Amino acid sequence: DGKVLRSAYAPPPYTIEHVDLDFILTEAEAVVYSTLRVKSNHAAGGPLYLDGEDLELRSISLDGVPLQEGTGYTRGEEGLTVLSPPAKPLPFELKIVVATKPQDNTQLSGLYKTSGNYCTQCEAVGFRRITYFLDRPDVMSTYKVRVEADKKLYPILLSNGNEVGRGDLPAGRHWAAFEDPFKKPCYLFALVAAKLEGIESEFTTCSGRKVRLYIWSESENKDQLDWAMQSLKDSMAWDERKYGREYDLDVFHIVAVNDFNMGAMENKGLNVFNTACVLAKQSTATDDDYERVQGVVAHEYFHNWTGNRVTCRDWFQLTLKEGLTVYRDQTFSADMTSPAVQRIENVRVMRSHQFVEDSGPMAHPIRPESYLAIDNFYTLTVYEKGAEVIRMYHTLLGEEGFRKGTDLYFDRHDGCAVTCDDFRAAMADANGRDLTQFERWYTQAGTPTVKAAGAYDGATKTYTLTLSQSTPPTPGQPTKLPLHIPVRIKLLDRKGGALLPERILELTEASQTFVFNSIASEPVLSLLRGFSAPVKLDFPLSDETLAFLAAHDDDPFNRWDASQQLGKRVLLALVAEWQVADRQSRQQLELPDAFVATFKATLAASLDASLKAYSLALPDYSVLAQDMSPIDPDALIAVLRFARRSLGQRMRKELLAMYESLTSPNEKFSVAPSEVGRRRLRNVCLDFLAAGGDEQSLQMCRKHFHAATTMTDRLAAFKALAPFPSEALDEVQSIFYERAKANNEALVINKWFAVQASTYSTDALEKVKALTKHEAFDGTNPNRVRSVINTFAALNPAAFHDLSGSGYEYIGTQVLDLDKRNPQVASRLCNNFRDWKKYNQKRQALMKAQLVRIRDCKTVSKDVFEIASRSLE
Ligand code: B3K
Ligand code: ZN
Repeated sequence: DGKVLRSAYAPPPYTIEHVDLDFILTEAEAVVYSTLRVKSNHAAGGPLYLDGEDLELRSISLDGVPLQEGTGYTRGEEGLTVLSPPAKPLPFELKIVVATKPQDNTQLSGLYKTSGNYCTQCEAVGFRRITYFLDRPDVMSTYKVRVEADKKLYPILLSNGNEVGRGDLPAGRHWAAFEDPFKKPCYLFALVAAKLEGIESEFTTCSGRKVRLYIWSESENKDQLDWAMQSLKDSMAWDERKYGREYDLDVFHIVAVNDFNMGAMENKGLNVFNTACVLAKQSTATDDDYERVQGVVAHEYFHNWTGNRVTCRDWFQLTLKEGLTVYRDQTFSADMTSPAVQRIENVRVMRSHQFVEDSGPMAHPIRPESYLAIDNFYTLTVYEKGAEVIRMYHTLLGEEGFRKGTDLYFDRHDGCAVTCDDFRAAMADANGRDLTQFERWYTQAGTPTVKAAGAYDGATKTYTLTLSQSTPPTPGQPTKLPLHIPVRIKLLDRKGGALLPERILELTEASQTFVFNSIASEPVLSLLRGFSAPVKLDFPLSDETLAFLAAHDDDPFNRWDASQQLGKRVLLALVAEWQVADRQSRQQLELPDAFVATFKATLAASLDASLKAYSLALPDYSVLAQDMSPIDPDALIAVLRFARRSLGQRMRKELLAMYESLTSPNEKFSVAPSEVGRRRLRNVCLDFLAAGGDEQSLQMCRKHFHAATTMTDRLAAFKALAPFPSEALDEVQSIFYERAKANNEALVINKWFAVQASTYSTDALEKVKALTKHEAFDGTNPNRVRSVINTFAALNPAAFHDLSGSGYEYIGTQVLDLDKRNPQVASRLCNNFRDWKKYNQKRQALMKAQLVRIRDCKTVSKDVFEIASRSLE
């Protein structure tokens, strides 16, 4: 049935030692001449199967002799079999000529056109859409590439590695040739033929080699590349300092393209980026965008060692490179900005999104066991939980031990395609540690719960802590074994001082008791500091203790966490009240005074501005929904809106004062953490004030918008106004668009779409439909589609889940429609139906009907089929 199993792995029968590619690009087609030096991995030989998809085969020959269909080779839907390659130990040469139509490649996998330019995306299985090949990561080859194209239309020609030749040809054409000396799997192949402009710089590596750095984009975006360049240099220096990893080619290119399925791609020496992850300037990018650009540039750069030099044996090992590289980019960003703020942001993603994935029908271990379409497994689990697993090695082994482990990993496996077990073995061997049980993090899906119970005995001055763990069943995994969980704790006295210094407990059994002696007085437990493991806690604390921790825990993450737990408790209680109340008593809901007082105390506390902003922010919809069964979108949205409004009204004076104190006109733009924090906190204040809904606040937003010198502030004003139909909103919304249109700023227009698509109103769906008819809408551009359609489905829950089923019907139709053009984008959209069982009967039936409709569509892609069918299981 097309299912690929991890257990079915077998080494490839043949290896391709060297690849020679010649691309002849014309407006009609791309012709690819490929010469493969192939070697049998066992003496016997046997048929050689090559993957190939949507290719027009022009010719194939073996050691100079043309092969005939039927006798020399056979063809199937997904590839070609060379029937009897020579059974000898020496390599043989396969020459294959194919043609493709990049201009019709709407899947954006393989060689395709974007804004008139050629580019490629080969991970995971796109190279087979360029030529016939053993398209699997454990086949590693050296590459020589020649590209030929019209010189005027495509002045810039690029491929992996170093340029080794270039010249002009008749009829206005030109060519360039490249050599990549490092063996690589074909998923890291890249080619660009384009009209682009760039910026150039240089980096001197720790051993004194000079590397030329280039970042390319369409000419109108050239003024938005400096931040990415700075981020690249910072990443290169950081990887040398932190991991001893030096860059290995003479040149490194980043190319920004408009049409891209994901964020970016780490092709060897030639990273291709979604413009959304590389462009940044003050007037178009928010502080969050700056942070994302920095993180993604670093992420792709770090892949040069964790992914490219050492790659994955098979796609089940994806977290080997992704979990590790996300961990590396997270710690890089922490070093560049603020570790505490970074940690909060990372954990927010885990809790709001990964925990949800891990508790639904698509739950899978970070190393999955099977797939139909591997592109469906570029998930939060593989990436973010994968990074948490890497972080736990660090927590268990310490900074030095972790470094010893990565050193050994690179020593042992440079140039190889390896497994997660190889990584774990390197960590264990370098430290003389037994990490056998740790493997369960790779085999078990689901979020474990750690339950804690502490007791203090004043007579003996001992504190006894019992920790127990359990992991709920997930599809295909009814029972779970205990995991090896590092639990970072500290015992605090009533002033926040230490009764027991921070330490790491290793929870390995279902239940374990730890006893601490000489504890002078009854302590407050600071548990799971820094979120030392990707688990949920079952540790009920009184409101007073939470308020104490929110004010006094010296772990900034835990302080924030306490504020969120308090908020969650209050909001969920209100949700319960709202659900049983009639229309009139709903008007009389009230926020508990204690909660308002805590909010006020946080606002007044002396605390880093970003941390304060995150502590003031209410827990989000997704976090609250996880504690509700069935999820009631109407109640959640109503209560969140009510709570924000009440805080805006009751804290008006304090919020205004804080807002004013953070206003510093004529400041020079900077993304230093202090400035980012200032804007973040000021905009949180603005948002609460606007939520109050009075005319004065709306005018304040309008003023904020007009005075803004950054996209951060402009967008914040627009978002704050968005729920309130008003003249101020009309004005801001139209200026926002006109300005972006005049400046041709596609990414800003995406923001404009997204704010509207995520805003609830009774006619939200009609508005979204109208947006797809807007002059700037483009159903072939993934960023634009996501900004309208995915945003509606994922970030406008009250409208998407409307009881009429109209939101579901609409998204179901969009999934099927998109699927015809781009299965990868469609399958992400289909995920919005995944958690249908968490809703009430009526919604379940409606969502299920859409899933059935999608699954049973005769022309559905395997990407979308996999999501729909697994969701229904
Ligand atoms: N490795 C790429 C992902 C490509 C996914 C294709 N479906 C991005 C990254 O993680 O760096
Ligand atoms: Zn990656």
